[in-house]
Amino acid sequence: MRQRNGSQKVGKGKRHRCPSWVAPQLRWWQLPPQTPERAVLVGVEKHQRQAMSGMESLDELERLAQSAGVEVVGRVLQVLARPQPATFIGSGKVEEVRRYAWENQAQVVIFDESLAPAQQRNLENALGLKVIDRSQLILDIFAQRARSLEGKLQVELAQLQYLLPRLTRQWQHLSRLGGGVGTRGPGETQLEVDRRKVRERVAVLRRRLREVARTRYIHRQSRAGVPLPVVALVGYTNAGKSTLMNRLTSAQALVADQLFATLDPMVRHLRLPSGMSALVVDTVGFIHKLPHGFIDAFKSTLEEVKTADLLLHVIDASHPLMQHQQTVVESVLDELEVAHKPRILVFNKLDLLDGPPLVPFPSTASLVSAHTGTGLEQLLYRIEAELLGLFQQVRVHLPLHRGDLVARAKQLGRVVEERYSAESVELCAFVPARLAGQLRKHALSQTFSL
Ligand SMILES: Nc1nc2c(ncn2[C@@H]2O[C@H](COP(=O)(O)OP(=O)(O)OP(=O)(O)O)[C@@H](O)[C@H]2O)c(=O)[nH]1
Ligand SMILES: [Mg+2]
Repeated sequence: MRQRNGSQKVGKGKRHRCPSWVAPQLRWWQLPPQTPERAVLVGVEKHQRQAMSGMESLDELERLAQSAGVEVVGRVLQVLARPQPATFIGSGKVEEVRRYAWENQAQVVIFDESLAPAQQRNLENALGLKVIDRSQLILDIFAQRARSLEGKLQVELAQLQYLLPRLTRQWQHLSRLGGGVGTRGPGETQLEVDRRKVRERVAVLRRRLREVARTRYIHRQSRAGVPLPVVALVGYTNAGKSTLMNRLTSAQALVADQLFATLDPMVRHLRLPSGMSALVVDTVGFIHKLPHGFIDAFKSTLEEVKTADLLLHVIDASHPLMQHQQTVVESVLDELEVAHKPRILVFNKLDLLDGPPLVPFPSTASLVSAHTGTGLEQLLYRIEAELLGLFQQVRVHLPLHRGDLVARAKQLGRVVEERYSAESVELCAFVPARLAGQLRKHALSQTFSL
């Protein structure tokens, strides 16, 4: 086996070693910046046909690794009927990975599959390197991205959910759970705590998250002044949700060609063609093989999706796995119990399509390019039509002093007719069901609805 950091190697990404006579004078902040961690990816190709091949899944894992700031130096794929209990992949393959990783000065091996704690430990012993799995990589990205208090709490909760089943068996593996890539978050601090303490922390996090979510909700309501209809952007990570949000609302959401650029939900005001108002929520994207416990941990963020009146499912029409990504999102929406909500399929990135799509778009879909603006005007009309479809039509005669109700109808819905007489105002409008009830309640006796 070749020596790592041996004097004969001057490879890309090699860690700097200070000469012994310099080291004592240097402090960590004086050292040259660390090169990105180097990783070898390991995936499996199952015998039965999958919606995503092992190689395609590795492509995505590589994007995830890059999004986490890791440099991928190679990948190894094994065709495997079923995982080996001890090391997931076969022993010959482990040796191949070990040799490849050491020859390429990798510091970490990332598995595309979920590893049991014992498998992870055995692999680390056999490879002599840090080993993490896809879920841990995703959680590391989340930990790097979390900015808001809510985001940080959710990431910590997700990390603890990942940790908890790993606490049930052996204790010694705990010593490595802190080590993902660019690790932050609770992994490092959980090394010494026992299961009871983790559970206690989980309970505290859940409580704090409930409080934060409540405050956020109150802020949102008070900012809006009135309960505006909510449109939530959902979709696979990198589909273009934030770009679309920016185009529709002049928001300043972070857009980046990396996975999980958005972690915290962002809410913005949307003005529809007829002057009607709504709120748009941009939120965390979904992915194939989401970490176990993700939905539970991100409950308060995903609450935005649950309370939305309308979902815009944004799909990257230029992605070769567009259909699979769509299915993944559908199944997460199922799990969130929001599959019944009215939804518009928005096929985005049309500008990247050279010819007709591999699979024809459904006739009811909206075709857009958030980049060039194509189709956005039609999308706005479509959003308005869908929201109006959720509304009730009322025709009421209101007392003249109830100008507040007229103003409300204008703000929350669409007023078709507004006629004043000496003693009343006749209003015909499309409004949300709750407001329709209020209008009827305060109407004069000659009220009738269509
Ligand atoms: N060519 C082209 N690129 C687009 C379009 N929409 C988005 N993009 C690019 O796609 C990448 C991802 O866009 P985002 O808006 O960050 O995607 P997202 O769905 O919010 O991603 P996450 O927050 O990571 O879930 C960025 O590089 C965008 O510039 C489009 O219509 N055309
Ligand atoms: Mg985003």
